[in-house]
Amino acid sequence: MSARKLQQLAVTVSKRSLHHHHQRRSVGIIGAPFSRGQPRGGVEQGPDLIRAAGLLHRLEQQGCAVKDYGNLTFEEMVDDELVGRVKSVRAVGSANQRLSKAVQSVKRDGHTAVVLGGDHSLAIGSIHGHAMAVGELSVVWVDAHADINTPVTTPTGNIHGQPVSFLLRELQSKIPVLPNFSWIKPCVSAKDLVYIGLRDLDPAEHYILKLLGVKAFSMSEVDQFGVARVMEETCAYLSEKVKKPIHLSYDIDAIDPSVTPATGTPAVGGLTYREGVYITEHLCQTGRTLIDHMTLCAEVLSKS
Ligand SMILES: [Mn+2]
Repeated sequence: MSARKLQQLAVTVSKRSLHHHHQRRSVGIIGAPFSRGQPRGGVEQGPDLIRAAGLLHRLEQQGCAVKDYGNLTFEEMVDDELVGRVKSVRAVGSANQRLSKAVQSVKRDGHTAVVLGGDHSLAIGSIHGHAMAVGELSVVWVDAHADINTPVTTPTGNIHGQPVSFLLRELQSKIPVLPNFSWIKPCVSAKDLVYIGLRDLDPAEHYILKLLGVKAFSMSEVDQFGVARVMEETCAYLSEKVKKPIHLSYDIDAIDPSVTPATGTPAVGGLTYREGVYITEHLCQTGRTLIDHMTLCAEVLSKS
C-alpha cells in the first residue's frame, strides 16, 4: 500500500515535469536496500517493493526514459561497536559513501536521480553525491522529523535522526570525528534548507533550527496556511537570490500514518494524501522556470 502511494508520487512528478518541459525526462533509479541507520528490519525491502508496485513501468507510461541501475550492495560490518552513543557508525558511513558515488555516476549520465531507500540516513550520501555532481543545492526536506540531531545530541544513537547535521556547513564544528565518515564534505547551507511537515522534534533539534534560522513549515503551519501557500513560500524563499537545483528528500512518515502506515516511525497528525502529492506537483511546476536545474531524489521509508 505504501509502495503504491509512493509510486503515484513519483509518477505525478514525472508527468508534470514532462508537460512543462516538452522534453523527454530521463530518470536513473538507484535502489539502496539499507536499514542500519535505525534498529528495525523491513525497510531494506523498500526498493524492491516499490519496483514491484510498478514504479518503472508507470514512469515509462508517462513518457520518461528510465534506466534502473539496480540495487547497491553493502558490506557486512563486523565489530561495528558504538562510537559514543552512536550506533552502526561504520556501516552507515560506508553505505553512504557508496551511495554518493552511485548518485554522482547517475548524474554524470545525465539523469534525474531517484534514490529508493532504505532508511533516511541515506540522505547523507544522496545529497552529498548530488552536490558533488551539480554544485550548490537547495534542499526541501519533507518529514515528520527534522533529522538534525548531531552525534552528540542524539537521544537514540540512530543515525537516521542525524543526516542533516553531517550535511550542513554551519554544524561542522559540532560533529565529532567518526570512523568511515571522513569522506563527507558538508555541502548545504542552512539558508538553502526548507522543512515541511515537522511535528516530532527533540529539544536539541528545536534549538538547532532556531539557532541557525532554518526555514520550517510545521504541520501547524500547513494547517494554518494550507499546503498551496506553504509551497509558494517555499519556492519564493529558495529562489530569492539564486535559483539552485532542488533536492527533494521525502520521508514517507511526513504523510499521516492512516495513509502510509508502513513506516518505522509513525507520527500522528501528518499530511493528507493530497497534501503529500501536492508538494511534488508544485516543485515540478517550478521546474518550468528552472529547466534542467531541478533534480528530485526521494529517500523513502517503506516497511512491508
Ligand atoms: Mn521521519
